[in-house]
Amino acid sequence: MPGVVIVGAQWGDEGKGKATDLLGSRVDYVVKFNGGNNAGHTVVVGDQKFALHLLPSGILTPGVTPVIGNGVVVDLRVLFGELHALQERGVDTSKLLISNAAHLITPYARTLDNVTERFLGKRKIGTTGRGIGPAYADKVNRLGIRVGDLFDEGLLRDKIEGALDPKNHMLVKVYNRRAITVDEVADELLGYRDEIAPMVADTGLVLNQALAAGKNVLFEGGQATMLDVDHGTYPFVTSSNATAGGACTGSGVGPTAIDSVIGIVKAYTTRVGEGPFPTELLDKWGDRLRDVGYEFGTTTGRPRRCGWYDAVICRYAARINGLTDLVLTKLDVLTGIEEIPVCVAYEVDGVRYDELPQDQALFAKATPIFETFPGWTEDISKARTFEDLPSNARDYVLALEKISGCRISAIGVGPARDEIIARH
Ligand code: 2SA
Ligand code: GDP
Ligand code: MG
Repeated sequence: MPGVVIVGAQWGDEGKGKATDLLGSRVDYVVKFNGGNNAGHTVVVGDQKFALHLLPSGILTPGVTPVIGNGVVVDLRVLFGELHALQERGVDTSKLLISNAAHLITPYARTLDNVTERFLGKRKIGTTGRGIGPAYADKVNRLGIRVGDLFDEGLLRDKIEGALDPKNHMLVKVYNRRAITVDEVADELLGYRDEIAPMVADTGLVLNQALAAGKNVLFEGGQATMLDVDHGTYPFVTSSNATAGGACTGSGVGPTAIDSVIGIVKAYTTRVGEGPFPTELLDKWGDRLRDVGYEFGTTTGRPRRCGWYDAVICRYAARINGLTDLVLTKLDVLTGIEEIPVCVAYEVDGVRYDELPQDQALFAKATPIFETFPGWTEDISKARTFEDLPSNARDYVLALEKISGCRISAIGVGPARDEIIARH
């Protein structure tokens, strides 16, 4: 504290939502700085399960101010759908702040995401189909519509028209779809203007003032290091910076405000969508990890691809994000496996790689070099101190810590809020 960043150290779904929720009681602000409703965070509070997409996980903690930063892309339909559903369940959402500079996901972004994926065929990315890529493409192409634009109808319509022209050309001429009208887009967006108005703020200013006043701010990353548009397995990535640097650009806070960067990592690896995955298991072990870990997309319900722990990726994540700590989640899912393989390096064309090969073609050919660790059979879900774990589980954690290049400060032993071991 005061500035803490949480990022995914693998390909997502490491349990960032739970980690954010846990730290929630110690922070004043939780900021979502990248991505949009492609994210899916499952948080279990008592006997209630919450699936959050666009809203920061901190929204579940009373007293916390949740913030949607400028780096996020906002689908207004989803935003209000999620807010109303939480309100019906008794969650206080009144503190939410949304950056006036966050970009909107328009109906044409959603349409383009889906038709482009179909058009790409075997080259598809396996996106969540939520319009994320097209919304960020418009932002970078200076054709984006921002939250602040909602409050000047003339400007909004003019911007929609400018952004729609090239889209309609593509939709009609290339994809054989109907053209989208300015009116239907403006009607959808303007329908939310009055409801969003009280939430809109210069969130960069709010956060800098809060930090100057000694408040604690948690920056919650969506997706993960290996899905980062610059540092991930490009082109099989999302369209935002999911790494720690994105916390600054996506919120308007300087790097000097950040004190610690926590990487969330599963005790094995999963990936959803297309792209290379060296430790992927296409046999009964993959099925076992998926069944026991319940590895299905929180947003799309897609089965996640599963594999053993990959220390090369974690070392890379530690370096790219400047990780100060790791939180190891889902250790309980490995209970009952006699021998647990861990990937310590890769082999590509007979050459050993201890660091991630930067060339896409090389990484696609990487095969894991495994070291194997003895497993445990005892139920570990009731363990609350490191010493409560069976010695083989402790040795597994210590081995991961050593080969991943970062200390492991907490260990998840179950989905519930209290199913965690704090070490440091
Ligand atoms: P997009 O939709 O443009 O961001 O897709 C690009 C790639 O990024 C991946 N991606 C994700 N990977 C893991 N989890 C995500 N969130 C959901 C979850 C996913 C779901 O929590 O389970 O429900 O399917 C997420 N969001 C994006 C995506 O699979 C593409 O590989
Ligand atoms: P996120 O996208 O990183 O927030 O992760 P998701 O919520 O998409 O997926 C993580 C899943 O693992 C959720 O269903 C969590 O409830 C669950 N989870 C988190 N930590 C643990 C843990 O230590 N053990 C088990 N068994 N489940 C966990
Ligand atoms: Mg997720």
